[in-house]
Amino acid sequence: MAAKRGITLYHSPASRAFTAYWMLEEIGVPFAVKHIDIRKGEQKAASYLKLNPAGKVPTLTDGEVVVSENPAIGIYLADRYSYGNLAPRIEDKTRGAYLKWMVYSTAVVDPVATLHEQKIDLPGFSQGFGAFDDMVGVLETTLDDREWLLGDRFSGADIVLGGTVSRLLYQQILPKASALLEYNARLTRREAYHRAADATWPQFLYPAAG
Ligand SMILES: N[C@@H](CCC(=O)N[C@@H](CS)C(=O)NCC(=O)O)C(=O)O
Repeated sequence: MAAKRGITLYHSPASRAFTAYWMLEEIGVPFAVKHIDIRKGEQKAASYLKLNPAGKVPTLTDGEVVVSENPAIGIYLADRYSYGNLAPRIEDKTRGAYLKWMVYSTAVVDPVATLHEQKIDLPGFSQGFGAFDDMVGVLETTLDDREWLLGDRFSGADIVLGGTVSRLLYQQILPKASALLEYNARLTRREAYHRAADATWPQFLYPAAG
């Protein structure tokens, strides 16, 4: 049987699937959206768990390729459809930092911010994701002297980590530090950001993080 072709994003409103949606909009490839209503538990349906056993959105399929976890989706899409543009090439000296920020978004920023919101601030030493204040310091110091994570060049890392920063500012979990607010203002000037935000957060003025 011939392999199915085309990209499908499994997406839910008001969810972290925003990031994958934004990546697709920046790249400009055609894609279909399948709505998974996480508030109705559709992410736990047996058919969906076959694609993503974690039972979370987003998941992306591209023909026979199945990818979940926003950084993995971002790396996959940028390498496959925007290599040398949103994804630095393998020989590019910024490729290491690019991969680091992709991973940092959900290995550090998302979990430590989620705990902080719950008023759980663990000492950084023994936690893989470190302390909340240290994470904020890393972001502030990094973004203080540059336009984008890789310097003057916008990359997929600004979508994956930037999307997380933007959401956490909106949720008032990250502090309104000027480096973060100015970075967010640059992100929210991008048209693709707004197309993804309109599809994900229709009821909110999502960029109003200031
Ligand atoms: N680590 C995942 C997180 C995805 C995630 O947390 N998705 C949430 C929505 S924001 C979800 O699907 N929650 C439903 C559930 O856990 O049942 C990623 O980065 O893609």
